[in-house]
Amino acid sequence: MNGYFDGIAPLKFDPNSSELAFRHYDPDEIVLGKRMEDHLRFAVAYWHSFAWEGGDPFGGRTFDRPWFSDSMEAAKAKADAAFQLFEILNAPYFCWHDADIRPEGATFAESRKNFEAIIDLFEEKMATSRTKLLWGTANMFSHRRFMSGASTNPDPDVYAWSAATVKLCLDATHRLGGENYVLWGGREGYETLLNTDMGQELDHMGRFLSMVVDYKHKIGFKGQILVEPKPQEPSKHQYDYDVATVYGFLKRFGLENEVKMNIEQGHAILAGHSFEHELALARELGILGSIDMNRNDYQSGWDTDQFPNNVPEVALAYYEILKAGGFTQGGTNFDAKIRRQSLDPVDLVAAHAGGMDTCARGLKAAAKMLEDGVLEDMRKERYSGWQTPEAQSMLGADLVTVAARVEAEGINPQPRSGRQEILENIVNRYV
Ligand code: XUL
Ligand code: CO
Repeated sequence: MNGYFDGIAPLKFDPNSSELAFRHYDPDEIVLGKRMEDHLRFAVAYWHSFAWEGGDPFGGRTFDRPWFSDSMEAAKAKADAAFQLFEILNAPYFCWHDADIRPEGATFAESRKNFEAIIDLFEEKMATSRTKLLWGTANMFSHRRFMSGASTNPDPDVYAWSAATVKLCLDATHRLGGENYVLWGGREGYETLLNTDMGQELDHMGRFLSMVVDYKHKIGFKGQILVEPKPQEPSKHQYDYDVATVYGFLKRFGLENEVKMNIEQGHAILAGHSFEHELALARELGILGSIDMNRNDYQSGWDTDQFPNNVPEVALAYYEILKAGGFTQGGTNFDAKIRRQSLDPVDLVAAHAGGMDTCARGLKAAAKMLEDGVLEDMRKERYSGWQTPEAQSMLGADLVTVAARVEAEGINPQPRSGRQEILENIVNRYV
């Protein structure tokens, strides 16, 4: 059988190679006592790498993949190509939506049969491949039935359809030994408040997520349930806006110990945050689960999903992840696509190789910053006043007691430098 990537040899770690190779990503290199591969836990995203056709708002398909048709035969050819790429990249993980891997049928039952046949094929391929499933998810945003949302759709039939879809995808994720299950609420939001009952939609979304968590326990799925925040696009406003918003939502429905976050670089930027902000907040709230690694174009203002190549940004992201103790079941999923002019198989391979190298450089820089401890020492020093017994006792005292200290002890605060430029200069030594 001819493979789509024939002629491209499996990539090796070779810092001096003039060929396609990893120059920084050495899976076996030990970083902070752990293999680099086990830190980064890279995953290839099925949708961008195999289902995306190269369209943009002004034009359609530019890619010419042999599996671009709506048949089971094409879906199998796509799976063959996917597993060939996983092997070339030595990828430890991959991720999928139901709609990426199977053709849509005329009925739910037909789609389910198509899906299950591909899951059978995955199971067969995974028996001899080293590539495991990082997460599965349901695409409940592309088909027109989901145009007004999935669990938040005003039509109860769509709520039922969405439940059937998530059940199917969670069952398959469990069967393939997936380590997480992701819910990204692409159209869980609104286009106009004029036709939207926000209170009812939020209640339905909370109920839906609670059902998913209950079902996870019922089938004994040990993976993490992850919500992926994004502020807008495709919906004008999405309910899963950012980490802070989702945390409030989880608290309201009593799910904060059941659900964690899958945080995406580009979504953080769209929400007006930095990636490291979202990661640090999730860590502090105890809900950091996994990441979607990509980068956004800073000019175009939409979700461009490019492969990462900015080492300083990636280093600050992994710094926050390492501070959280690193990934347990989560990983680094390349929710990233090549540009529409990048037509060839080699472009797909090079994009992943470059992304993996960028992450490796970021991880190594982050580990060194943490190991040297200069940043953490300076941070600690900034808060050192809180170590005195007088300061600590204020945290258990009432307002009158704390207020009385000021005049009784002649307190008169003296401002101190925040040392931002010095800290930024220190980061620059590592990246
Ligand atoms: C969309 C996005 C999705 C989720 C999975 O912006 O990031 O691909 O990662 O549905
Ligand atoms: Co994503």
